[in-house]
Parts: sequence; C-alpha cells; structure tokens
Amino acid sequence: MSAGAQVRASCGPSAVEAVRDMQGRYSSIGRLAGATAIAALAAGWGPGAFAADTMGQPTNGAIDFQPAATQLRQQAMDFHNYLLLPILVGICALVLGLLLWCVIRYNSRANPTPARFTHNTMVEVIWTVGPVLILLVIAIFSFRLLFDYHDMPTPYMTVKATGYQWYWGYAYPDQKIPEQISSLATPEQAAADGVQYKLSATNPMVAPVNKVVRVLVTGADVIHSFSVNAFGIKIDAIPGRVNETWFKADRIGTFTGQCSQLCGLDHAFMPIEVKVLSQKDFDAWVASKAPKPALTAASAPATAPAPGASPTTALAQPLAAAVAKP
Ligand SMILES: [Cu+2]
Repeated sequence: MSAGAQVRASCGPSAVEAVRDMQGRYSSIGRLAGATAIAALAAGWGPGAFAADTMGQPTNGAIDFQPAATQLRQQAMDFHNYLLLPILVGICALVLGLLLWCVIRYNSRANPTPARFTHNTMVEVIWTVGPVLILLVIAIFSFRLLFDYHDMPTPYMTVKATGYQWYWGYAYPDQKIPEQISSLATPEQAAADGVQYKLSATNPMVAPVNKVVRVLVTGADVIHSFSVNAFGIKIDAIPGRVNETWFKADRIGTFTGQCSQLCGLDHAFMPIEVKVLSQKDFDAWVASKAPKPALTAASAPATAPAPGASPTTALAQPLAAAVAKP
C-alpha cells in the first residue's frame, strides 16, 4: 500500500466529513458576518446618515456634512451636493467607461490590427472645450458663494477669538467683557453640557440668535485655525494678524468645532464650542458678566482701578492695536 493510500485509509471518510463540516461552518460564518455587516450598517450608519443628524456636533456613524445652522453654510453644502458631486461622479463614470471600452473593444485579441492615425480634430476640440465649460460653470457658482462669504452685513457685535497653545480666549469688546478662557472640558463637564467629550469647552463662545456676529481671529503663539462646522466658517488664527469672519446663526443651540491647524502637542485638545442663545438669554448672560459695582468708573476714586489696568481698557488696547495693523 502506498503512503498516500495509507493516509487515505487512516483518515478515511471521517476526514472528508470533517472538511465538509468545516466548509459548512465557514460558509455559515461568512453568511453570519455578511448579515452582521448589513445589520450594523442599517443600525448604525443608516439612521445616523439619513434620520437624526446631531445639530452642531458629529453624529456617530454618519456620512455627509453636519446640518447647517447658517444660510451661507446651507448654500455651500448645496453647491457641493448638487453641483460638484454630480460633476465629479459624471467625470469618474465617463473615464471608467472609456477605459473599459478600450480594454474590451481594442485589446490585441479583439482588434489584432490597430489603426495608425494620431490626430482627430473633433475629439481634441471636445476634450478641450468640455473641461473649460465645466470649470466655467463651477467658477460662476463658486465666486458667487465666495462674494457672499466676504460681504459681511453690518455686525450686531464683535467677538475676538484668540488661539493659544492649547485653548481659546473669547473677548466681547462691544459688551465690555474681557477675555474668557475656553479650554477642554472634563468628561463630566461635557456630559453635563450634553456635548461630546473633546468638543465641549469651558466658557463657550456666546452669541445671540439671528444676529450678525463678527469674529476677529488671531493667534497668540503659533498658527491655529478657528472653525465651526455648522456655520461653515474656518479661518486661520495667525500671530500678529487679525483675520475676520462672520456668522448669523438661524437657530438656538450648541455648535462645535476644533482647532484646524496643526499647532503642537495638544492641538487635538482645544475644542471650539459656541452657544447660540435667544436675545433675552444673551442679554442675561452679558449682565451676569458685567463688572462688579466696586470696579465701575462710577465708584469712588479710592476703589477705582488705575488707568490702563481695568479689564475693559486692558482688552481694548491690544485689540485696537491689532486691528490698526496693516
Ligand atoms: Cu491650535
């Protein structure tokens, strides 16, 4: 008896059955994995993507942008979804189709004697004029949106946002509120705030609803970037320069963002949180931040702070100096 036959004899039908059993088990594992993947997609990604996106924060398992909280953000999303995306998909489909057509129709077996021509005027005109027209259409809508972003209406108030390693400071010169330091909130604070950890900040920026808020952005040490997704704003915070952006939130709520310029070790730990309040709540917040009576100018000279030392002046001077810079 040969060695192979011996092995077959010793393994016998039981080995074959074991292999069959294993195949069966693997195929059921495969089916189970497939079903689990589909269920996971349906349970996590599906509703996250199509049903209840969290306003102002990322939604677990979702794709696409966060819902917009300003009109400009909505316009920017529409520009992407209804113009750029269809053009992109169309071009990819066209190129893929042409590739497949060449591979199938003109391979050496299907087309043993290739043509020898090198120019075709009609095709060259089409592949030159086509992209130019596509870029022109994109440019028209893109520039319109850019102009809208730069055309700030008269602002109701100004907030000065300063990026530090690694936190933000928000000053409200119109309300005479000095800089409030806004750093990473603890997991407990974030949970109490109803905001995801690492997106929740102590002393969030505060703004009234339906009012134009100008944001002056600068950096104190290195370049940071101020970004709030639902408002569609992202602007660099550069030391020695003041950049300007604006938003007009159309709803009350909490909106988050993050420093978007790699700025050092704790870059990922300087969240941006903006609380949009009703006008009444905003006024109450401003009143709560007003200086104590003993510190106002109306108080007795003995208790008044020295000139240049009051929070308002201390804030106004660097701000004015920063704005005056070219
Ligand atoms: Cu930063």
